[in-house]
Amino acid sequence: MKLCRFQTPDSGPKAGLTLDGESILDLTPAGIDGLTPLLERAGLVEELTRLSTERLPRHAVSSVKLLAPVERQEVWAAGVTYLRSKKARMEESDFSASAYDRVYEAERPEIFFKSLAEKVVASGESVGIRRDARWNVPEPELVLFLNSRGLIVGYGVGNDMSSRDIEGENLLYLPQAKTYHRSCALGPFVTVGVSEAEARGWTISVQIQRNGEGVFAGDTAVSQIKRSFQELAGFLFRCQVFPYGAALLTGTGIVPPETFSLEPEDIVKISISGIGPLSNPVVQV
Ligand code: DO4
Ligand code: MG
Repeated sequence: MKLCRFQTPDSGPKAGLTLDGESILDLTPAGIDGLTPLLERAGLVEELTRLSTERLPRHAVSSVKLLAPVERQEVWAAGVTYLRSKKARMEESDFSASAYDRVYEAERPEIFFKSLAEKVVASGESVGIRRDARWNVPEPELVLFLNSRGLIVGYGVGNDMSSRDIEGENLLYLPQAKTYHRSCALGPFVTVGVSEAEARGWTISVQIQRNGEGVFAGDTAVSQIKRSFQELAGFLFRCQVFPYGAALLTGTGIVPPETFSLEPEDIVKISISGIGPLSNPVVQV
């Protein structure tokens, strides 16, 4: 069961439910005016199961614009949660290599602010590469959707776009390497009613196309994430309040070779087996 935000040519943003990924039920006539209040409900899956049998307006996915599945949620990201990410970052870093080693082993995970909801790009919209960076990569990541009480209520697909040369030059530049115009893509679907154990059975894959040809492909298993989702969510909500909930990217386990950098007009196609695809062209910003 998957939730989404969508818009028709003559409507504003609406919350939708899809069972088959082909058609979307408009939840507005059932009094649901956004994803945020929905994700707060106790018995969400039972409620959605009941709604799926109601006579609600139905739209073909191909006839609507799918929006990023965030409204006022802050978007945060965890890092160095996969061994692959730790190794690659140690190699690219001039003098901060031990920081990655230490955070991988430490009790406290790396968590950083990634984006305001209104800056997140949806599937189909362009992700950005910085014009002052020469080494830009996508980071395909599983996203946890958390309600205001810190409960994990859904899973999505995210791209934590990163400028590796800026991060590698000095770790204090991390916010500039991670948070800039069009640096975060999410969506379009949020899978609900799935346990952590089930989500850990999923695969994350990415394909990058340039002029119609594949220039990089990779995949990883969600089971390779070192920390539990509860652990990551617990640290995000520690000494913090999120009145509208939050989205948390869980780190990347796919790192292209050092010779690879994104170029304008590349297409980044990410897919997570239990959720679906997220596809974005690349633009220089
Ligand atoms: O430590 C820097 C960022 C790490 C990150 O974004 C990741 O591992 O996915
Ligand atoms: Mg990342």
